[in-house]
Amino acid sequence: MSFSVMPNRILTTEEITRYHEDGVVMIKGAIDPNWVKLIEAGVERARDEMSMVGRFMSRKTRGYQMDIFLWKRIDELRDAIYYGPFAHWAQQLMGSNEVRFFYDQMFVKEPGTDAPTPWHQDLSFWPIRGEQITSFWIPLDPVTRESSGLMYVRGSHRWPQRFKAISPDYVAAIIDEKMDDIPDINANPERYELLDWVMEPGDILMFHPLTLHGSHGNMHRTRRRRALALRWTGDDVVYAPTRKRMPIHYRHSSTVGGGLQGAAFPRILPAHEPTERLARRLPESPAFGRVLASGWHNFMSSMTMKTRGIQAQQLKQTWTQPKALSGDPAGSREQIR
Ligand SMILES: O=C(O)CCC(=O)C(=O)O
Repeated sequence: MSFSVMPNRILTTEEITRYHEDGVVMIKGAIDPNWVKLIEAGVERARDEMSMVGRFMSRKTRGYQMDIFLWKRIDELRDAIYYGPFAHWAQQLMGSNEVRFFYDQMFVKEPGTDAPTPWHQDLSFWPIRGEQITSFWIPLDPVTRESSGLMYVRGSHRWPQRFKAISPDYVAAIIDEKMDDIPDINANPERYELLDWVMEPGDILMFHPLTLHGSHGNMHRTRRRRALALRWTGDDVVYAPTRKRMPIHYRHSSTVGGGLQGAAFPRILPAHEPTERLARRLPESPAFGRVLASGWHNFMSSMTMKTRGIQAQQLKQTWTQPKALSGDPAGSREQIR
């Protein structure tokens, strides 16, 4: 039996077509305010109780906080994932019978935090393969391009390239030198069709894991920019870890080339797997040995990059403050967009 509540409304055929054609769709006012409040409470708690991995990934810029697998220790987020409406939308978009939860991730940029999210494709650093994968991005504050609303390159999920994974702090361990270099999109914006939206809490972005996306820092002087991403997988997804993919620090029973399985990737639809749900009754910490091993691997990867003469600097992208805000009092753009 499924305990995941039915959404207020299912996605229309047009919205599903837009998702498949553009690689992203924004659904206005989709999330009931109660779920938004629960997620907000969860993200606030996650900010106060950052994991070791999160602290490491957020260490370089003041005002920036990113963390993953929050639901393993934050009950509000576990409940939103297990019992919220999200898995039903993922099922529709992926055209999948089974829906598993892959992981969650928070992105917080306090007012004035100059921390762009570089353009990237998610799938190029995930330890999974398949077509039936989707991500949701849920803002908890109003966002515009200037306050770090996400931007997408329309249709880029259909491009043949697989780009080097550039994370906000240029984590060396996931940069696969065999992959293509990401073009400097902001330096040549006329070559790309960029999509972005003015969003409010309650709105949601749904996007394909190969669609190029990124965001500016938060140029707003007073408004925070907090967001939660939820990642979902379907029937055709297999576990495909390599040395250059994001490590999984939690227990699971997936085997290479087989489907995702076990408590790290719980089945939500068509029905919960009772043993997976029971495994997450109490808060869980990542396996210390695995975290240590990935810290070491990251250190070795950055040393290797250095000895080969590759500087993270070379992979840097042009991210300048959006022109529209220069000289504007912060906040005034929202009225005129
Ligand atoms: O919120 C951001 O700036 C980044 C979000 C993102 O890259 C993602 O959800 O995949």
